[in-house]
Amino acid sequence: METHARQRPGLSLVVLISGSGSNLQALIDGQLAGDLPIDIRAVVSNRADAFGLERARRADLTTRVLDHRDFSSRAAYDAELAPLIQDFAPELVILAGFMRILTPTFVARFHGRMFNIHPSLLPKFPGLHTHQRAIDSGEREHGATVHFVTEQLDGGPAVLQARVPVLPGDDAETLAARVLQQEHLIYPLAIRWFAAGRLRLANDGTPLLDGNALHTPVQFNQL
Ligand code: NHR
Ligand code: GAR
Repeated sequence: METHARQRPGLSLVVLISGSGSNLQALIDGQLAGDLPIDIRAVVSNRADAFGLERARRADLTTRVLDHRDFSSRAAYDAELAPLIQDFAPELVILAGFMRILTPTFVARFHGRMFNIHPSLLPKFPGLHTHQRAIDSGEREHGATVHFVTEQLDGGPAVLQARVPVLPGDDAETLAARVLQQEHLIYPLAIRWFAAGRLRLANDGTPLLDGNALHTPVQFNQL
């Protein structure tokens, strides 16, 4: 008879980063706390100096660096990135502050199995510099969105969104910090749903949560 409860291995992930890796840290912390059933097989960065790599090493995770500057085209970079990831056979690929646009060929390979977290209330402000753009356009609310990645940049089906106020006196930095706190809550939650088999992308491209079509993302602030 077994005396120990056997730990289920958890959903296998490869996490792609470029920078600080605080979203990666939220996943590591959730896993260690026992409330996120994941197995981070590898952390891949396009920058050797990304602090997220240090976080990964501290957590004894496997790391890889694939520097985009060593490649002559996006296609050439992605042609090496795809098998690098595939070697770890992840069930889900996580973009966590990954700053390189991915080619349609790459995205197709991981269709329905790749999430991004984007620092805006999509479809508002796709692309870069979202916090400054939200301030400049006088938004009273801002936030972050978890979405399935498609070839349309930041245009894939959104599954979960968190809202924060834009406060008087905010600059891009103070606003980004407020958004990031919410990111650390909603990214683990979306991954928990996926790991539990509750969240998937239907063949017609609609996300399903518990079998119900999500025509608009779940609002975290209303849960
Ligand atoms: N790739 C595809 N095909 N689809 C998406 O939705 C993607 C993606 C790759 C990354 C993250 C995204 C974000 O959340 C993401 C979503 C990088 C850029 C960008 O312009 C834009 C959006 C995102 C990531 N990157 C520049 C580039 O030329 C480089 C900028 C830099 O290195 O600082 O790739 O915001
Ligand atoms: C996060 O705010 C994430 O949403 C954003 O970068 C930050 C990464 O922080 N992603 C993008 O802008 C993608 N282009 P982290 O490295 O501390 O997780």
